Amino acid sequence: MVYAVSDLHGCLGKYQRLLDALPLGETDTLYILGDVIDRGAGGIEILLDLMSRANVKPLIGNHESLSLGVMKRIAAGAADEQTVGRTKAGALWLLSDGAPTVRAFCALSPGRQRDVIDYIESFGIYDELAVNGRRFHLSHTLPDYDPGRPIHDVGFLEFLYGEPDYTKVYAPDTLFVTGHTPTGLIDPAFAGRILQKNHHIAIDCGAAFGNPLGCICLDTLEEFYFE
Ligand SMILES: [Mn+2]
Repeated sequence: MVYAVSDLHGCLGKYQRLLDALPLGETDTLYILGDVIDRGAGGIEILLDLMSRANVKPLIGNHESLSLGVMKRIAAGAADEQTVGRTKAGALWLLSDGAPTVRAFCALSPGRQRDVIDYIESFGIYDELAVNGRRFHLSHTLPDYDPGRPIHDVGFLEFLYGEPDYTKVYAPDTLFVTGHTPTGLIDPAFAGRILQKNHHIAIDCGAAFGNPLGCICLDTLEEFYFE
C-alpha cells in the first residue's frame, strides 16, 4: 500500500500512533509531503526516525526549505540557540514557529546535525505515480497553474508556497495530493478532515493546531486519522 501524510509539524505522538496503526511492511511506501518540523517540539525526532526507514519517501515543505541554510550555519558553529535570530533567515525561521526545532537541532551531536542536513537535502520536490489504476501528483502544495503548462516548468518555490484553486480540476486523469493549507481554511466543511473534491486531495488537517493527523491510502483512497 502507498500512504501519504503531510504537515507533521513536530507532532511526535500523532506520528507514533500512525506508525502503530499502519503496517508499513516492505512493500508499503509512506510519502511525507513536507513540513515535518516547527510548531510542535518533535520535528527533529520525527526526522531522525523517518531517515531510518527505507520505505519513507520525503518531499520538501517550506519549513524544511527555510531552515536548511540556518541549520548549516549552526552545524558550522556560526550560530547557536542564543544567536540564531540575528540573521534574517534565522529570524524568519523563529517567526515561523521554529524555536522548538532550533532547540532540538542545537542539542544534537555534530554528526547527527550533518545527518539531518543531508537527509533534508535528499528530499524530493514532487512525485508522480500511478497506484491501482489512478494517477497521482504529490507535492507540498501547488500554484494555481495552467494545466497546459508542463508540471516540470512549475518553479520550486511554487511547490512550497503556491495556493491552488481547489475548485478547479487541473487534470481529469490525475489526483493532486497536497498539504500546506489546513483543510478548514480551504473549506470549513472539511475542518480537521481530509478534503477530496475536484481531483484535489488536501491532507493537511491542521494536526499542529489540535486537529487529528490525516493520512490517505492511495490504493483505496481510505482516510485514516490519528489523535
Ligand atoms: Mn507548508
